[in-house]
This record gives sequence, structure tokens and C-alpha cells, in this order.
Amino acid sequence: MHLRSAFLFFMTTANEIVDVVIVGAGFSGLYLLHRCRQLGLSARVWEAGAGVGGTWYWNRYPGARCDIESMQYSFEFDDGLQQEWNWSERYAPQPEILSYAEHVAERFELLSDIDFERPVTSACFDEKVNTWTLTCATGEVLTARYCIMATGCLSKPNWPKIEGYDAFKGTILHTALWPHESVELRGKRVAVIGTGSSGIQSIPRIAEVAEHMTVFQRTPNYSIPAQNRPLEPDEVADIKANYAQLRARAKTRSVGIEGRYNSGSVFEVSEAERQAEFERRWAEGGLTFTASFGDLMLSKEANDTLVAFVHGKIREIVEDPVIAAKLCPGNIIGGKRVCVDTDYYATYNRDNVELIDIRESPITAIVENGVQVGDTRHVADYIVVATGFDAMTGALNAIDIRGRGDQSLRDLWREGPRSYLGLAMAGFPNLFTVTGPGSPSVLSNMLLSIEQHVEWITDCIAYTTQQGHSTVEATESAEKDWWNHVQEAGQIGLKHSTDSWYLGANIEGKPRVFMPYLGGCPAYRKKCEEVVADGYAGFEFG
Ligand code: NA7
Repeated sequence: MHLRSAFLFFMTTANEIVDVVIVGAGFSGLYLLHRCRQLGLSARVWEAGAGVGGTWYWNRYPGARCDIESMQYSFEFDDGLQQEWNWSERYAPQPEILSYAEHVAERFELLSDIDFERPVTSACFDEKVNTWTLTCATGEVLTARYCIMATGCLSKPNWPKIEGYDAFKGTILHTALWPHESVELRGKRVAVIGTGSSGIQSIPRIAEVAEHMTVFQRTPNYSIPAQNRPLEPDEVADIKANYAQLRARAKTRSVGIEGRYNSGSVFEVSEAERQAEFERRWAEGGLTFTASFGDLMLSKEANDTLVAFVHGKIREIVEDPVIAAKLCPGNIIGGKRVCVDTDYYATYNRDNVELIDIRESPITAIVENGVQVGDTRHVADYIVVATGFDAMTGALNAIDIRGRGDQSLRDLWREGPRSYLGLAMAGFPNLFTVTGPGSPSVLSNMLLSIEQHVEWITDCIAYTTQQGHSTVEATESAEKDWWNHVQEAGQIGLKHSTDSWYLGANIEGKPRVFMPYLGGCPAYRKKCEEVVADGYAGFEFG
């Protein structure tokens, strides 16, 4: 079905109007462009970076890799693509995932409709003609009927407020803005601030080459061994022969990842059986560790059993009991996203690695030759800032988005975001977000969630056009009801009890709102399908 003709009368000679403008050329933007073209819609992508890949374009730090298995962290929409692409390892390293994104762009000949180095600064809806006009930092302007924000959930780096960045004579690197040229850390003194996933992945790799490494830890994190390994040809062949079944099973899982899930309680089995299961899971590695039993994320008592097990592992691996104690997190396991590592805890046995607990004694300032903590100066040639992101809303709030009546989205979200299904916002017609707040997004296999959103959004645009409408917009009441539901779902289990970036707790002054939808991918998918079956219930057409 070609919809292009429906839009032709919007073309003017002064300023070309495209059907769809897509912000971002990560996995969402790439698939959106492909899908728009399949529907006969003209589309243009504006991307801030100089290449495709989004997260995998920016996060090039040593040790960066996905924490979801490669065979599942990949597109399903084109069987030729999933059959022909070969992942080398259980957890693909960043360069391989970036190559995959580049391969997708080439395979579907997407590059001709992507403009790079176009960081979008504003997006404004014109109610008279029902178009969105986007401006980017270069001063260029683009007008479109529909605007889709494919800006990612973890794409606005968080720079901690520490005095003295400018005073430092060495080099400061943020893990999420890692340089494209190689960084030679061999023989250097390196300070790392932050022990989330980016810190935990990079610290072991940097420690292998640095002369000295100082890790500044504010909160210890739980990390499970990845048990990464090369993929065997037989297992790849087996998965590929049954890919459709694997994907279908993944969609029945709350997080959209197929794996070994156990719904039983930790208290239904003996202490010995429980420990044996935890040991098996530790040896298997990966994120389904917290799915060893069904009540680990529901009951504090159950969770405590896993906490005790991981603390035991940390004490077993880390030789110095004082350092081991500092590395043992005090909160529940799984409140923050559990990290997946290779050799993280063992790194603290190295002579060239030092751990500084900045909860005990905070960083005072960055000074010309290092990091000052009270009276102690930790000398460094490089400072690696691994302090994460203004998650979920950061990239959207960085753009001045204006809907009906010049309403600013940033202002509307001052007390926290609101969205209908994480897809659309009342007052912002023809604007969509991919994996926005209020959808499972970061609590799921992002690739599967992206595919679902891209298909839903493009189908919705096609429907709107086919019905002869010029606008589609979430209603306030649907948005309110959904957001209330998202907040209720956020209270399920233990996750909300920990300060995390899911709640905005990592950013000073950010409102505490549980942003992703914790109700699970199957329930969410069902809701999205029901909305469509009900003639796009909760949306108004104009
Ligand atoms: P995270 O998980 O947000 O981790 C950031 C780390 O930086 C964490 O240890 C923070 O400590 C620390 N941090 C944040 N601000 C400061 C300041 N001001 N001073 C010292 N330390 C600070 O980000 P990542 O990039 O590691 O990972 C993000 C996601 O990417 C991850 O969950 C995976 O899904 C992939 P805190 O815990 O806030 O005390």
C-alpha cells in the first residue's frame, strides 16, 4: 500500500515537507526508516552522531558489550538478516554490535535518507497546517507531517557536578562519549568515577593495561559473571533453525528474553537445593540470575537469600576482606539493573587497583593532576567518568518540543513524564516516541521492544492517512489512566524500593517517578493490540 500520493499536496517548492522525520539513527531510527519506506512514506532521519548505531555508536569504552545474549539482541523483522548475520560471542562486544547496525543500514540501503551530525534542538507543531518543524544545531530546518523521536533511553550522558573539570591537565573521558580514535591507557594512571554497568565493564579491561587505577565508588553494584564465550557453530545453527520459536517464546516472557525462569519460591526448597541452584546460575552467568526463583523480586526475605549468596561470592573472590566489604552492596539485588561482567571483582586483587569509597569521604574536587578526596590527592593522567545517563527523559527534554498552543513538553514533564503507552503524549499530535517512558523499554530486550514500537507507530500513521485524517493524538484521559496504571505497576515487587535511574534518582533535582512499565511485555503488547483492535482507543483523529 503506497501512501505517498496522499501527501503530495503538502509539497511546496520553498521547503520540502517529508511525511516523517525520525530523530536518531540507532536501531529504532533504522527500522523506522525501513518501515516508512515499505509503506511508501517519505522519511528523513536526523542523527546527532557521524554514523548509525545510537548507543553502540557512542559507548565505545573498553569492555563495552551487551548484557543480553547476541542471538536475542538482534532484529527479527527480516529472516534473511537474522539467518545471514553471524554473532561471534554469547555477548557481542560493542564493535560487533556497531557493525551489525552498519550492516542493517547498508543491507536496506538506508544511508541515503539519513543526515548525520544534525543534533536536533527544537521540534514545534504548527496547528494551522498540522506539521512539525525541526531545527538542528547547524541551523537547518526540516518540516514533516509526523515526527518520531527515536532518541534512545540511555543517550543523555550524566556529568556529575564536581568542581574543577577545567583545572585538570590530563584527559577526561566519559564512557558514553568515548573518542573514536584509540585511547592509549597503557602505562597510564587512570581514575574511574562510577561503578554502574559502564564502570563494571570497563574497569577490568583498563586495569589490565594501566600502570595504576583508582576506582571511586559511591554505591557498590551487584554484578554477575557474564560467562561470555565464543558461540559454537552447532548452537548457532540450532537457534537459526528454530529462530521463530525462540522469538515467540521470548515474547511470552515479562522481559522479552528467553531463558531459564523458575516460578517457584526460594522457600519451597531446602537450603542446600537453593544454594545449588544459585551456584548453577552463577556458573551459567547472565541476567536471568535473578529469575532463579519466582519470588526473588517480590519478597524481601527471598531477595535476602540471593543477596547473601552474592556477598559470599564477592568475599570468596576478593582477597582483602576490607575491600570485599566495600564491594558488597547493602540494598536488595535487582532494584538497580544487575550488571554482567567479566572479571570485575577479581580486578580488586590486582596490585595496581585501588578502591576509594566516596560515600565515606566524597570527592572534593578535580584538580590539575588528579582527584582530591579530603586531604588525599589521587594522581591521574586520565579520568574516566562512568556516571551513566539522564535516563528515559534526558534526550527528549534536551530538545525544545512544543505541541498545541506552544506547550513545552519539558515544562509539562517538570514533575515527571506522562505518556500514553510510552508512545504518544496528549497535546502533541503526530508525535511519537519509541520505547518512551510508560513502556517496558529498559526493563525488556530493547530490540524486541523497538520492533514492536516501530511496527505499531508506522501502522498507526498508515491507518491515520488511509482514513483521511491529518492528525492522531492521545487523549488526556487515556494518557492519565495509562500513567496511573504505570505508577501502580511500578509498585509491584521490590524494584521501586531502591534509588535507581528507573526512578530518576541518579540525577540531582529530577522528580522521583518510576518511568518504565513494570507490568511486563506480554501485558503491554496485549494492551497495544487491543488499542488498535478498538479503533485506536485513547487516540483522537483530526
Ligand atoms: P549507571 O548504572 O547509572 O551507573 C552510574 C554510576 O556512577 C553509579 O555507580 C553511580 O553511583 C555513579 N555516580 C553517579 N553520579 C555520581 C557522582 N556525582 N559521583 C560519584 N559517582 C556517581 O550508569 P552506567 O552507564 O554504568 O549504566 C547505565 C545502563 O547502561 C546500565 O544499567 C545498563 O543497562 C547499560 P550511584 O549508584 O548513583 O551512587
